[in-house]
Amino acid sequence: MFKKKSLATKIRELFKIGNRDEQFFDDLEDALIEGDIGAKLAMEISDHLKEKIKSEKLKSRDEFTSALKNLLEGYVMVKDLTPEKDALNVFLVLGVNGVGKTSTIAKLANYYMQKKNLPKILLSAGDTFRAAAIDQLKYFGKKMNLPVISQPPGSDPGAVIFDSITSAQAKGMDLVLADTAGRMHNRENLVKELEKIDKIVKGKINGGSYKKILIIDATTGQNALQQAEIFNEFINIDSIILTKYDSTAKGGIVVPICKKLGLPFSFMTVGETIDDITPFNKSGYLDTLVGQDEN
Ligand SMILES: Nc1nc2c(ncn2[C@@H]2O[C@H](COP(=O)(O)OP(=O)(O)OP(=O)(O)O)[C@@H](O)[C@H]2O)c(=O)[nH]1
Ligand SMILES: [Mg+2]
Repeated sequence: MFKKKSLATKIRELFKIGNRDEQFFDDLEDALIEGDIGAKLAMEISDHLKEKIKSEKLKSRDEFTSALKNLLEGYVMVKDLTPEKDALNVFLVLGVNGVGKTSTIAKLANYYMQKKNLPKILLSAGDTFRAAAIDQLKYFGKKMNLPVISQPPGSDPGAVIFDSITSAQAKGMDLVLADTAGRMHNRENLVKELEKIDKIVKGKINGGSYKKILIIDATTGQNALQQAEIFNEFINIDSIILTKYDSTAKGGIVVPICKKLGLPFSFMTVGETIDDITPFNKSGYLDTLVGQDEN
């Protein structure tokens, strides 16, 4: 399934070589960096493991991957993202172009309907930038028999989201899943637009629960950390969903995002059908990352 060499594969190769010398730890550091852990954190982890190997006399790959997993467990954070019962929940879905925002909205709606018995979900076509984006959400709405609130392309996204919340409140809905445009995070006007939407939701939520969810594409690599940093700076992020985990051998980017920004992950998506979503399983994710599940 994986096209590139994963961190787990590299660790396995390193252990075939044998010596736990300086070169081993340099190679380990490189493997961690290539796995998207980030240079600074890779050095920290490699140093820590060097100590541990000495003090606890770790020998086998299994002992080593256990130690690495234990260490990473302290960094990775997970948060349940189940809508509150008997309240209106608004989830604003954010992220740069093409990361998987609109398709993740469909997957979340399907998941909450099937697994959490929350049938009253409304989709809000807050990406008014492209006609195709509105059509995409309408397509999912039709497929799942869910209402979609939209306005013509080019309309004010804040107005669409305002209307969506008004409608959801009137109909006693459980959840509004609001799409947003794949905005470039470095464009000042787009950040301003986000801040405006945020203000509108806060003013309108009236005791309900409002969450800002950032979508991070697992295939993006180190740039994803920068995306998370910028979005979180302008509009405080509550939780992250990792998409396209099926399309990469990496996925290590979760570690520095949690460590540096203190942001938790809630779900991961693993394919293109609406069933391809699963709550973020920290232990399972780390097992795959370090190769603990291959022993
Ligand atoms: N393989 C795979 N593809 C995915 C996954 N999630 C999304 N995609 C694909 O990624 C592409 C972009 O997904 P969208 O949901 O349209 O992304 P978006 O962020 O809404 O894109 P824009 O609206 O253009 O900014 C689509 O072809 C999706 O099918 C996933 O978990 N795995
Ligand atoms: Mg979209």
